[in-house]
Amino acid sequence: MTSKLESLQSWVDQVAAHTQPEAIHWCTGSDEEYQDLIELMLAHGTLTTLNRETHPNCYLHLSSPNDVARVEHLTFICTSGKDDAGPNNLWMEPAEAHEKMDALFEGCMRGRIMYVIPYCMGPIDSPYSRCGVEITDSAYVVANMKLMTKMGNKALERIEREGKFVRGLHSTGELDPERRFIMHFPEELSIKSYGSGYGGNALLGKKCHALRIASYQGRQEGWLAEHMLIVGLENPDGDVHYIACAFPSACGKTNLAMLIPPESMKGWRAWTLGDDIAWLHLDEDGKLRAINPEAGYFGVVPGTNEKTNKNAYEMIKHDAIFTNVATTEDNQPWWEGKLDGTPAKDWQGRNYDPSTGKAAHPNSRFTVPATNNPAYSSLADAPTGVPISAIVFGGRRKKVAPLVYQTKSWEHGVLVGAGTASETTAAMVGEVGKVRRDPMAMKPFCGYNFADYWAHWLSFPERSEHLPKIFHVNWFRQDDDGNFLWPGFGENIRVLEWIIDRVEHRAGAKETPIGFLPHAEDLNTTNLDISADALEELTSIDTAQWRAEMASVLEYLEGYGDRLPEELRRQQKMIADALNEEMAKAS
Ligand code: GTP
Ligand code: SPV
Ligand code: MN
Repeated sequence: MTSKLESLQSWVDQVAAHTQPEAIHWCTGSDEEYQDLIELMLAHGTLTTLNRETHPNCYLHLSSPNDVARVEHLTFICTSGKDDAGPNNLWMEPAEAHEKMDALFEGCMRGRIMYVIPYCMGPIDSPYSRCGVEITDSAYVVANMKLMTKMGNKALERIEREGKFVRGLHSTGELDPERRFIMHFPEELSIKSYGSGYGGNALLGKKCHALRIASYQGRQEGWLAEHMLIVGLENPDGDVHYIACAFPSACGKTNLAMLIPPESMKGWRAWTLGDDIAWLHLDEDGKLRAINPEAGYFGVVPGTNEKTNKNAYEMIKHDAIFTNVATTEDNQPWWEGKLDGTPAKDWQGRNYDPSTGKAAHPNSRFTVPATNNPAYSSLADAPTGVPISAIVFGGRRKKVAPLVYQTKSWEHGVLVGAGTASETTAAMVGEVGKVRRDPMAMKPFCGYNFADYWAHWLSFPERSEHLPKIFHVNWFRQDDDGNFLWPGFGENIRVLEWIIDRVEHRAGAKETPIGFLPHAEDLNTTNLDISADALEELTSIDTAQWRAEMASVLEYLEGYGDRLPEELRRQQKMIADALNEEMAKAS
């Protein structure tokens, strides 16, 4: 096959000449093509079939043990000016980066098939969607892209019509960590990724395109590409609100996006629009609208069960690809947090031995089409997306951050987003459980200088008087024995109810230096199993701790130097002053 779009055809020809594949396959996106790829991988042993009775059309892929998560230390933003990438990114000069990558790619597809994947991020007929083409030598990547994006002929038609697309070149190479780099060239709208077959490193439509490249484009074009879930909540009166929440990797987006309200919250329903990425645009009425650029979920498996996330548990029982989970004697997938079964083989395919670690990798994942989800929203494919009532930032903090608070203004909300901190998780290679600043949950994903990104966020009030209210949540507060204070999961809807009621001006709150917190009685706790002490701790702040927190936020922000918007210093000072006053009053 060839493309009638000259710029696409010549790029494919040039990549083929450089990488020397045995054959070129243009992906059509058909179901037959998916099945053929599955058969090919089964024959090669890169996939195995899971129990057909309990898990029809489910497959298992075990990745190389050194290739199980994103690699932030090998991920670069290659802008011509170093300052445009900012202190939040690793940077390499574009010419140097191309030279380095081109050397790795030279001849790397000999004996392999080169797949050309035209894809569309977002509904195929949405003005907000953006297209790309990923070239890869991995059948696993193609199969995952089929589940995660609108891929194949329809996307190619749009690309040929528009003439514009993001170019992503990927090879698994030798899976050698020493020969692994994920390079982004936002000025050229291109990506080169070598040496990893894993998720965010290899499925280039996801973090590389839909966040790093798209955030850069969004700044130029006046929109936002964010690491956010989108959930629709219907109250017993039938009113629906859409909420977008930014939590860092493995901090609860997939779970909140498909939550099931508890028994005691009769009449409430929740619908999933997206579980990882949102693109936010102002419409002509000044409403912020969100689309989900993805068409599937690449979700964390451990912890998923009938109680925590029944929707996810059900949706991964069929037509799913599992990566790095364990298996039972009868070849069902197994993971930590599953309520039945026992592991026979671990995520490396070895006989399971508890002394060698967990059975499933902590960052083991499922890939499923979004339509598998029982809570899939009929509006998930709406070309103009859904209007957002509230934006919620959050993180995983044992201490300091209360269950929920509302910011006093959009500008204050931007400061809260910029100052958000969270404990690191297994979604990235490195130490787990270390508190770090992860502004807007975008630390690994912003394709340009955070200072410019915050300025972009701060520019929205100039363009709209109808922006969503901004909140912060923390489901992960612990007592001194390490128990979670808040039950989380489906019960999180109680917090979302307060958020919606604040938006609708019908819920109470107390004003504190850091924002509006609910009084314990402002939260709906009907039939909730929680002690009064725990609730009190979740809905109060420690002034001394917060003074230290705000000083640390300022120190972090000052790391962005002259480019830091003055407004953030002003917002930080207002809170620091209010905390000082509170301290003085108390003594
Ligand atoms: P990425 O896909 O990496 O961006 O992550 P995510 O934000 O979608 O995280 P996900 O929902 O997959 O949750 C990650 C882990 O946090 C899982 O093991 C969940 O079981 C756990 N988790 C999610 N929500 C809650 C909650 O409300 N309370 C507690 N204690 N754990 C939660
Ligand atoms: C994340 O790490 O935030 C993910 C998984 O959603 S990955 O696609 O690997 O980035
Ligand atoms: Mn994510």
